[in-house]
Amino acid sequence: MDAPALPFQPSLLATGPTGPETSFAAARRIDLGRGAWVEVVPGWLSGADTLFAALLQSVAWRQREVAMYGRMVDEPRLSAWWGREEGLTDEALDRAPDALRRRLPALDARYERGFDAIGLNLYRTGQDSVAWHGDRFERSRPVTVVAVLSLGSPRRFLLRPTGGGRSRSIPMVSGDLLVMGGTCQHTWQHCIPKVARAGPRMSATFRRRVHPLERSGD
Ligand SMILES: O=C(O)CCC(=O)C(=O)O
Repeated sequence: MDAPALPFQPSLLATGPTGPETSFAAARRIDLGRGAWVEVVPGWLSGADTLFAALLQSVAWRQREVAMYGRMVDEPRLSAWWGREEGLTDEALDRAPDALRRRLPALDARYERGFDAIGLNLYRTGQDSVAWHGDRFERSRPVTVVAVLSLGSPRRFLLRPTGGGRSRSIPMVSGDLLVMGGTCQHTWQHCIPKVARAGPRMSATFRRRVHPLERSGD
């Protein structure tokens, strides 16, 4: 798919060269209860808008489909994946954009994880979204860590207890990192809701694949 032509106003704070600067200095961990936590790291990555513009042009964006009410419909966002073994159309992790792959050691060190899969979502307008869900990709493990880097225009990231309850809203701006950990993919759900107006936004997600040996113990 050709690079989407999207209007985007970079912020002065988030332009400039991308990394290697990442900083956990502003990290704030929130205990969600029932073994779940979320860590928010404002300004984790410098030069995030520069990275947004580069990825918008260079990534081979895919329009995936999802089954809904018995028919296939387009997902309300574009996406790309590197390193997930079960998706036949996914590419190997070493083909992921270097600017994202270079973040893995910092994430591994802080969250003691061994992240080996990177995903990208592109929300072109406020009408693009992701519905309430827990990550299936990780749910075969009792505790998981999923890291989400926000790039481009601001959006709200919502979390709510699985089965219902009051939601929490976390505003995300370009360069912010949000990490869901512990039982979060089981006991909480998350979404990016549709909004009347929003500029284009990307999220880069960092996960650990479920390896065949782990599967046998599911
Ligand atoms: O875009 C986001 O911040 C969330 C992405 C997400 O929920 C997912 O990729 O499963």
